[in-house]
Amino acid sequence: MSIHLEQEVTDLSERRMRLATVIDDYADWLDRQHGIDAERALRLADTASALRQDKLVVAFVAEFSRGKTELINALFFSDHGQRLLPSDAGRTTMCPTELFANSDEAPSLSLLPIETRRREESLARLKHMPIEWSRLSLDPGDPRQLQESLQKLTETKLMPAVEAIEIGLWDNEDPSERHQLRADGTVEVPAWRYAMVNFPHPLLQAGLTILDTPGLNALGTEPELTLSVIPNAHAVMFLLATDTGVTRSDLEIWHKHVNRHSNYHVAVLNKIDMLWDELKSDSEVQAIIERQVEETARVLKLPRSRVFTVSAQKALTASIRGDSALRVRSGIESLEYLLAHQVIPARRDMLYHSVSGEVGSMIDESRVGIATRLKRSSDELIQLSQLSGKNRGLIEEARAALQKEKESYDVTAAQFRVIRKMLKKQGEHLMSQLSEESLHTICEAGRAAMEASMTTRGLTGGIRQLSEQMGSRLHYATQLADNMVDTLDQAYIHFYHHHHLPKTQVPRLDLGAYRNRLEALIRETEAFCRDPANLMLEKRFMIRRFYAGLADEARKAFNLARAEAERWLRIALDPIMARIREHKQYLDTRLASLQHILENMGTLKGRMAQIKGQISELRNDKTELMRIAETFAG
Ligand SMILES: Nc1nc2c(ncn2[C@@H]2O[C@H](COP(=O)(O)OP(=O)(O)O)[C@@H](O)[C@H]2O)c(=O)[nH]1
Ligand SMILES: [Mg+2]
Repeated sequence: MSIHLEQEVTDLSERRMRLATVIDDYADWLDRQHGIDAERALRLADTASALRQDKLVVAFVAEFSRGKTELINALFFSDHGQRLLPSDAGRTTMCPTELFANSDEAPSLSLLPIETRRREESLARLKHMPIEWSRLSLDPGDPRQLQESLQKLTETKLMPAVEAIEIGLWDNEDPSERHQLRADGTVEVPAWRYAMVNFPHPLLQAGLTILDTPGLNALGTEPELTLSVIPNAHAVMFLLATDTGVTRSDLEIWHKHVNRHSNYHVAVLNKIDMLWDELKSDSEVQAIIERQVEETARVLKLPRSRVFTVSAQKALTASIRGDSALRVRSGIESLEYLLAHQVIPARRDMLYHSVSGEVGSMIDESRVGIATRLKRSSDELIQLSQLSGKNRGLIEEARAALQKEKESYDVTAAQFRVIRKMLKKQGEHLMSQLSEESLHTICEAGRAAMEASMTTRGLTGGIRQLSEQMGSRLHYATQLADNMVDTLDQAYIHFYHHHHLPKTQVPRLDLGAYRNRLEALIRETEAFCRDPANLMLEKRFMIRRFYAGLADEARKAFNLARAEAERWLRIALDPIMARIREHKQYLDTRLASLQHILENMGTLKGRMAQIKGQISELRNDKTELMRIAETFAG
C-alpha cells in the first residue's frame, strides 16, 4: 500500500467528517432559531449522517484468472506480508466478495450459500437477513487463521446438473461448458453466492469498499451486480492478461458489464511479467508491451491513457520483500496514483457538490432571516427611543398605526390559511400518485404481463409497462408540485411586499433523476433481449430473475422519488407557516409592549433593555452563522 493512497483515503475521510460536522453545527444553529426550520434541521442531520457513512467503492471486474484478486492483494493488502485473499495458482475466489470495515461488528467473513439463488429476495435484501449467511470470525492479529478462513472464498461443491441448470449456474447447451458434466450427473459449482469481509484495515476503515468479482458466469447470472452494484461503484478496474490478450468472453464482460455501466473505468493489462524476457533488452520488452497496450486500446475503443500495464504478482512480491526496483518495474504505482489523485479527488468533489448547493442556499436564507429579525428589533428600538420622553398622544398614534398593520396582516394570514388548506389537499393528491398501493398495482400488472409469456418479448413488454406507468406518475406529480410552487411563490411575494416578510424562493420538486433511472432500465432490458444468448434459449429462470432484478431497481427508484416528494412537501409548506406565525407573534408582542407603555410610561426603559438584549443575541447568532458559512465554503 503506497503512502499516497493511504494519505488520500485518510484525507477524504477527514474532509467528509469535517463537512458532516459543519452541517451538524448548522442544524443545531437552525434548531436554536425557535424551531422555525425543524424540518430542515432534520434533513441536514440526515445529510451529515450520510456523509459520515459514505463509502468509496472500487470494483474489480474481469473474466476468471486475469489476476483481480492478486491485484487487490497488491494494491491494498501487501503490508500483510503475504496474500490476504486467495489468489495463488489454482485457488481463486469463486464468488463476488465485498471488503469493508464496520467497526460496530467484530471482524468476520459472511458467506451466502449458492442455493439462495432460488430465493426471490434481492442480494441487497438478503444482506439484511443474517440468518441466511454462514459466518466466521476473523482474527486480524493471526495471519494464519485469517488466510485459512479466507480460503473459504475458493470453495466449490458438486450439484446435480439439473439443479445447476435451473439456477443458471451451468448451461448444457453451451459447447464450452458441456465437458464440465461428470459421470454421476453432477457439475462443480461455487459453494457461495456472495461474500462479505468485515476487516479492520486502515483503508477500509477510512471508507474504502472493495468489490472483487469472479468471471463472466457469476456476473451474467446475478443481474443485481450489473444493474446496480457495478454502476454504483466509483471506479471500475477492468482486467486483462497479457498471456490471453482480449478474448471473446473478456469482450463480453467489457461490453455488457463495464463499458455501458460504470461511471469511471480503466483497463488494466496484467501479468506483464510474462513478457519480461532476459534475452531481450528492456526497450525491446517495452515495445512488445506497448504494442499490446495499443491493440487493447483499439479493441476496447479506449484512449491509450486509460490502459494501464501492471504485474500484480511482482508488485505483491516486491512489496513483501521491500524490493523497490521491482515495485517500480511492476507498474503498480501508476494505478496507485490513479486512485490517489484522480478517483479519490473526483469523489471528494462530487460529495461536496452534492451537498453544497442545497446546504449553501439554506445558509443564505438563514442569513436573510437573521438580517430581517435584526432589522425588526432595531426598528422597534429606534421607535421606542424616539417615543421616550414624548407625550402619550404620540405613543397612542404609534400604537394605532401598529394596530392597523396587525389587522391588515391578520386578513392576509387568514386568506393564506385558505390557500394553505387547498395546497395541503393538492399535496395529498400528489402523494397518492406515488403511494405504496399504486406502486404495488403497477408492479403486479408488470409481472402479470411478463408471466403471460415467459419470453424476452414478454419481459420487454412487462418492464416497458412498469416503467412507463411509474414514469407518468412521476411526471404528473412534478406538474402538481410546479403548480403548488407557483401558488406559494405568489403568497411569498404578497407577504414580502405588504408585510416585509423575508423573500423566500420555494424549491421545485425535481424527480428527473428517477425518471432517467426508469428509462435506463428500459434500455437495459432491450440490451438483455437483443443478446443472442438470451434470445436463442427459452431461459425462463434467467428471464424471471432478470425481471425481478429490474422490478427491484424500478421499485427502488419509485420509493426514492416518493421520499423526495415527501421531503419537498414539508420544505415547501412548513416554513411559510412558521414564518407567518412568527411574524404574527412579533406584531403581537410589539403591540402589547406599546400598550404597557401607554399604561405605565415607566416600562418603556425596560422594554428597550429587553430589545437590546435580543439584538445582542441575534448578533451572536449571526456571528456563529458566519463562522459556519465560512467553514462550509472553505
Ligand atoms: N505471472 C503472473 N501471474 C499472475 C499475475 N497476477 C495473477 N497471476 C496468477 O493468475 C492466476 C489468477 O489470479 P487471480 O488473482 O486469482 O485471478 P482472478 O480470478 O481474476 O481473481 C493465479 O494463479 C495468479 O497467481 C501476474 O501479474 N503475473
Ligand atoms: Mg479472484
